[in-house]
Amino acid sequence: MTKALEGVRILDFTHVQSGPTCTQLLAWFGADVIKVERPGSGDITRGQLRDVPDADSLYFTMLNHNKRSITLDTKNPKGMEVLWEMVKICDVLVENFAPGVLDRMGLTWKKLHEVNPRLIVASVKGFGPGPYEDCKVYENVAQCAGGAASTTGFRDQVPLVTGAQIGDSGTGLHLALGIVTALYHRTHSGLGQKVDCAMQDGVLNLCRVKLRDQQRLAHGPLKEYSQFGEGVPFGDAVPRAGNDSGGGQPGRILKCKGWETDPNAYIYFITQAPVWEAICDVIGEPGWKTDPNYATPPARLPRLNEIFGRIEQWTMTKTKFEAMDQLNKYDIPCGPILSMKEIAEEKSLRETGTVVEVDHPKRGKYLSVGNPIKLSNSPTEVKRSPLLGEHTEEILRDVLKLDESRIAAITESGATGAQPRVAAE
Ligand code: CAO
Repeated sequence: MTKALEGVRILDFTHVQSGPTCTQLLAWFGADVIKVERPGSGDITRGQLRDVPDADSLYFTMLNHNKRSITLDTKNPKGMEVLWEMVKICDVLVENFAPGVLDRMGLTWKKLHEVNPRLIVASVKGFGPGPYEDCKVYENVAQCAGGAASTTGFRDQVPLVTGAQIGDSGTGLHLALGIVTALYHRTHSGLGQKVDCAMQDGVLNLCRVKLRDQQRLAHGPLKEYSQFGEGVPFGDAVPRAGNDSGGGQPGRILKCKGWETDPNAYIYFITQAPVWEAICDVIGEPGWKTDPNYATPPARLPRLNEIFGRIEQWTMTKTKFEAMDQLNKYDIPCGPILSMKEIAEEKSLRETGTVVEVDHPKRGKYLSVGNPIKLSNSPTEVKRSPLLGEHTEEILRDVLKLDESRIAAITESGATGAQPRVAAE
């Protein structure tokens, strides 16, 4: 069975998290992803947050599956020569360097397009054109500048960043969609194009509902936010709403049995309107089905603290899994707060390949997140990340089809970081 992106060759000039997330997805769909790295050190994450001495970190291995690695010093003229050879035969160049780095390497869009008009050039930057376009950006900066932090956390506490990497991995996902769209466009235009994703824009796209709420504020208080029922006035910007759900169906995180000692003994409970009567029966408040103070969604909005307080009295008598079992019988939308330990041990996630065990020659077996996008005719097989420069020779010889004397000259120059071979006597 051929893979969806088989035949697509990617010059992967990415590092850290945002760009590698994108190219890993493309590799999982079958593209030949060739990661270009600096000799000696490679992607900085290889050595960051190391848990096993001398082995590539989990930070690196979990973002670079199914790729090949070539080491090239782009500050060495021979290294740049090889890079231009790659530009000629690749379909896509993906990069997430700081603003200006690609131009300083001489890899301007104009020149790249001249050399290979079919090449798609895809970039992640922190910001789009504007006051911050020259800034370097990491995950949490994007979360703050994209509106996520100001709307996350509790009203009377500091803004919060979230554990989900919406700036890095989120923007990598956006970029991957841009790339496959440009590849599709190329099938009729015959030409490559630039694909730009700014992390601020990616985060804002994921915070779309909060910009919705910002505009709703002009027409009155946000009644599904608990502060409405608490009588706390709204300011001129969307406030942090704790664990209130933003949609029309109010929800809350509630304690379950064992919460005193287990930090994850909680459930997310949604008081979905169509199942309100079932909720009243389950928690032992059948009178609320007809009481005008509780019977309709608008009547409930000013009383959310009281209602969730009562529901919590019920959830606290059950473990999160017992509560799930009971609530699911009545189609009441709810979800356990799962710890990473519970997720790592969850059998069904292993069976679908969403959590996979991968073997690595230097670190042994480790768990990773597999491809969350399942294609029926292009299943993903997760292969370990490459060692630094593991495929340098293979790419020079088999992909770029350079002859032995040229490979020797490149090696001799130090451009690949490899030791020149001693000539046989
Ligand atoms: N050989 C030789 N030099 C190389 C090389 C290679 N193979 N690959 C990269 N370099 C050089 C570049 O030429 C650049 O040198 P100059 O500054 O002299 O031109 C240098 O490495 C540094 O690149 P950088 O600026 O991208 O790296 P940094 O560590 O200083 O910044 C980061 C990192 C992430 C802040 C920055 O790349 C960035 O803002 N990227 C865009 C946004 C982004 O993707 N952020 C997400 C990061 S994940 O949290």
